[in-house]
Amino acid sequence: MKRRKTWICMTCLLAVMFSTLFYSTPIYAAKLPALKVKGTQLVNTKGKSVQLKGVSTHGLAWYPKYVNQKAFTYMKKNWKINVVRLALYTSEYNGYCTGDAANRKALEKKIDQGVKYATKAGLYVILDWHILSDGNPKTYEKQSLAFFKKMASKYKKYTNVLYEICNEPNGGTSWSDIKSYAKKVVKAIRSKDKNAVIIIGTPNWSQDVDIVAKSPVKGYKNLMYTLHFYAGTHGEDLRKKAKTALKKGLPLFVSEFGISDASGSGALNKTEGSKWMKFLKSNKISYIGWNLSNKDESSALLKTSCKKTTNWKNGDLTPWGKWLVSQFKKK
Ligand code: IDC
Repeated sequence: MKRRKTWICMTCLLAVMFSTLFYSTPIYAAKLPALKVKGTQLVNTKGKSVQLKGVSTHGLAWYPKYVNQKAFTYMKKNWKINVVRLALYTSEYNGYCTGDAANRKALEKKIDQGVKYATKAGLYVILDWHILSDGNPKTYEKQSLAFFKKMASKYKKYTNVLYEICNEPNGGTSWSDIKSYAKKVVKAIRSKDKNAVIIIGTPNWSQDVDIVAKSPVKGYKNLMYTLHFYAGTHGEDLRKKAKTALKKGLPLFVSEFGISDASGSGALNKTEGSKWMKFLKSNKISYIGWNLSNKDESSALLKTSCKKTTNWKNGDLTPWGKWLVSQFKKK
């Protein structure tokens, strides 16, 4: 009897030791199915098309408080989102490449929390290398390569992580510059993670997808290209570019949009916004609304007077916030 008890205890101990070893990465890490790109479409493991819908954070350095477990779980449950985008500004004040080492460390910690919260909430999560005033992604290419290598190595077991390698190239940056940058970054990510979906920025604030479609990056699977619009400024002309790109077989991802003007302020254009939503739906294009903050601008989802960081009621939302959440809830 005594020997049997000892034996049972030993077995228990071994089981505990083994599970700690195997599950040193969180057990929930593989809960969401990995996504793939098929034709122009994001699909699940069964090849069925998937449309991701969600919100982008504002700059992680400026509005870190909205990256919390309760907020992510709340948005998944109540807003019916399935993705969040973590916007890591590279060049603005306290940007990843312009701030000091302590700032960089804090930003990486925020990203890590963001990935873990998203994973636990059952959300896909996009790591967004948010170039803006730095215009050309080559400006901080070295930093980008090191960053994505580090992230891809850290999150290679997370089937819910996607990489967005340059938010909005601008200032006349050519597709050939972006393409040369993209080839290097994609290679760096692929050296750690063979399959994660990678979203590549396009010229002219991520609008000239028609140009990219003539000469996309070759030799890798699961690549998509960024299309951004702000319905107060962009309408049929931009949709035309998107249609041209789709016809040529370019997979598109709307990793940021708004219905204000392109400055992120000004009046909302709901009529044009609805035309865009119809277009996105009919082409099953994923979309992410800018931005989860209470900043005093019409592209913020929360009213400036709202100080809550989760559990928002309809009255806490700006007109844009209400509009966007109602889009998420549509079947
Ligand atoms: C804007 C923010 C604003 C901030 C500014 C500069 O809304 O609060 O001061 O950036 O950092 C984009 C960019 C996105 C912009 C947004 C609105 O990707 O960073 O955010 N926008 O201007 N492209 C088109 C519009």
